[in-house]
Amino acid sequence: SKPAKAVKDVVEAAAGKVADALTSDVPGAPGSAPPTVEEPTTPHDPLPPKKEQGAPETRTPTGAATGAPTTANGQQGAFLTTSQGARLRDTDHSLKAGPRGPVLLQDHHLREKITHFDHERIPERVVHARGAGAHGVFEAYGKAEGVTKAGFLAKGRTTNVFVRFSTVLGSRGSADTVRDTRGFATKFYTDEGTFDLVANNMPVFFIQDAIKFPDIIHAGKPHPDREIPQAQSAHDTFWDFVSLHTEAQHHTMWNMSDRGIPRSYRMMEGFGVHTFRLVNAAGETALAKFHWKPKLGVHSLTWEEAQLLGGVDPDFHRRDLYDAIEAGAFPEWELGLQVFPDTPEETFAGIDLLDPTKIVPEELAPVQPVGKLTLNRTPTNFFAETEQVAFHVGHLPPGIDVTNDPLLQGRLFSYVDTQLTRLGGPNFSQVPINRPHAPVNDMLRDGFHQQAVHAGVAPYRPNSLDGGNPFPAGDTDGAFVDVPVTVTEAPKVRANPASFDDHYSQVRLFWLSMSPVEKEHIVRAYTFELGMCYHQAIRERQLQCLANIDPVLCAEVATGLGLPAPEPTVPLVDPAPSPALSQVGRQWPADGRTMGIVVDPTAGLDDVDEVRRAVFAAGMVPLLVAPHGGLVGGLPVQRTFATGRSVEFDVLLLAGAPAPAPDASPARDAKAGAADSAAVDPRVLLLVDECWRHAKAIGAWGAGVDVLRQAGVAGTPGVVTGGSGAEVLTAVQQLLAAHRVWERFPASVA
Ligand code: HDE
Repeated sequence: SKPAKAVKDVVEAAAGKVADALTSDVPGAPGSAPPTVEEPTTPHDPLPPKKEQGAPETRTPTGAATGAPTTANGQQGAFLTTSQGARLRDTDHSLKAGPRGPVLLQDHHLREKITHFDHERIPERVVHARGAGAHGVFEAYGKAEGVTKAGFLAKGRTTNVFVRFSTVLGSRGSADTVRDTRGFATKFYTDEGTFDLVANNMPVFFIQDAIKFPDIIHAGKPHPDREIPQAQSAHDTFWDFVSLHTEAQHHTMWNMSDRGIPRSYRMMEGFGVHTFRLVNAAGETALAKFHWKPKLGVHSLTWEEAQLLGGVDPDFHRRDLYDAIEAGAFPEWELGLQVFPDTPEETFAGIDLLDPTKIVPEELAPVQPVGKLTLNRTPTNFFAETEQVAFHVGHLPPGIDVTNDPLLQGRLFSYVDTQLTRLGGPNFSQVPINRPHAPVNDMLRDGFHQQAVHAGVAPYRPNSLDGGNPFPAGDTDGAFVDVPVTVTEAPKVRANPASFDDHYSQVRLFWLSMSPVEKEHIVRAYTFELGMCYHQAIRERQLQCLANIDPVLCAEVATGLGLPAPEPTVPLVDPAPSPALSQVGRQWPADGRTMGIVVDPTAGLDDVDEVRRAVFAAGMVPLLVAPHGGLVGGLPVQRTFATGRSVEFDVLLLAGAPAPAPDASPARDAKAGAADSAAVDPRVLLLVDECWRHAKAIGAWGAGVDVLRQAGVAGTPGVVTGGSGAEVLTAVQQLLAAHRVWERFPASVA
């Protein structure tokens, strides 16, 4: 029939086209010219699979590649293949019955490509979903040998590590700079088995018993009806819970302090929170808390910086970590231990060591450094490493054991449980980032995503068929031995020890340890967050909690909320302040900081290059800021007035006074008069204004001094001028040691 003939014609025509295509314009087709694909995809010799991408034959020996990857930016070979290795000649068109016809079900490549894509996402972490990771190395000083036999802490021992930093409440795509606790989880690939130190940047937790974890997280996560707000605690359900469940008040105070908005992951402390039990070679035990101390000091953003960054650069912390490592400014921390005698009471200086809402002030138990962590390599693939890494508080090497802290005990259950869902089955320890570097010889078998080809027939004990293997390690074979702690005979109860009832004295200790400017920030944070609540009853209830912490704090926040300040309902004790808790008043190295240098392409650039080099030499990052990109005076411009914002700088230098571009700001031109040749580009004035408001050091020389005058900040604290760039640089470096020019902040709270 006619229609049948029409179809036949179309098919034949199409077949002709395909035949043409096969012999003419498809690269690599028989008889055609060799592939001429342009950079950057020019075919080259196939690269061998990466070491860590080869599936392990058996699970022993395992271990992720430790050196820098050789194919960091490369695919695995020149030619595109299916997942089965068959070379593909087209990945841009579905197989169709004619160019305008329906797509054929038989197109396996289409289905494979789409199906795999459909399953690319895995569930995000139920908490700590947003994170950034890095590889590094840990070097032990040997100072912990007296208290623990853990081999990785023996003198001179170096151990590869992977660290993942995170926020807690937000989803994977949320902003980095929100007010929240930060995770600081470290995987030590020790040769006695992996040790995970799953820490936070705050030393206390909201709850004393893991059974309350779903409660605090449900309260902190967005409201179930509208799913807002994202990644923050400034809402009714959070404050409803913490004001009712008052053991949360200590952690909440840390969140409201500057610790809730770190300047950088590189500038955060880390805390293991719980007390652990250490065992030395002689079998003696001690109790201990783990601390990370950043070499660059503990620094925070201002609230306004955090807000601006949420819009300008929501990836600020992730980018900062990556850029620093790529630039060779490797972040460093010292691992420290607070060690306590292992007494039956499990207390120190009257503080219950099993209560995770309490700290032991460093002035009472100094943090003793036992090793150094250096992060020196960024991940090759975010998903493979940072997203798939799985930490567990139960991953402990011989020499480190748990205590009865009920929060820790619950965590021991939770991590692997959540990972079974998140990573889709029980074999995620075979994922390269999770593979131990110690030889693995377990009897775990089968399951989803099994990668190993286990030899042998007897994954059970005792057996005779596999020669009895594997055998339990004997006393001298370095086995993990649970400390035989005596469990006191006691009735089964759902109850806390009485010492857990003190919910306020240490919150007060924290408050009293703050400098006036830090107190001011805390007041503002409470006032903002409670101001975001809709329910008056919740504000009033939280004010009552603040009254039980400190009357000044309570009165200041109450004034901000327009509510009366209640009287305390508990006696206020006055513990000795702990200066170690304050971030102000200490001096830190200035390296690792970012310095914006505003240059004027029309004016002298005399010592700009010299200053740039000196900044580099001091371990800081200089970023030239100019009206346009490209080169200025032969120097590369890193930020333009369109892309540079003050919030990414720790200090601002003005080497010039760039005039506004003709169309930069009509309003300002009109105001200042077009003939006003001294007018400075308003975007430069904004940079200065924000840096000043955020209490950052500002320096200027030459024409830059004029900018300070126009911005109205000349001669104010922390604003330095000088005859040369070198002179100004020295002065701002000194200011940087204090992190900010603290006296610029109004501090009405004494
Ligand atoms: Fe976690 N926590 N947590 N946590 N936690 C998780 O495990 C949990 C707690 C911490 O970068 C989850 O794999 C319970 C304290 C970090 O991958 C989950 C309790 C501290 C990370 C879990 C706590 C932490 C997690 C979610 C109360 C500091 C991110 C995803 C008893 C000492 C790790 C996952 C990473 C992640 C449970 C309390 C730190 C659900 C039940 C206290 C840094 O298992």
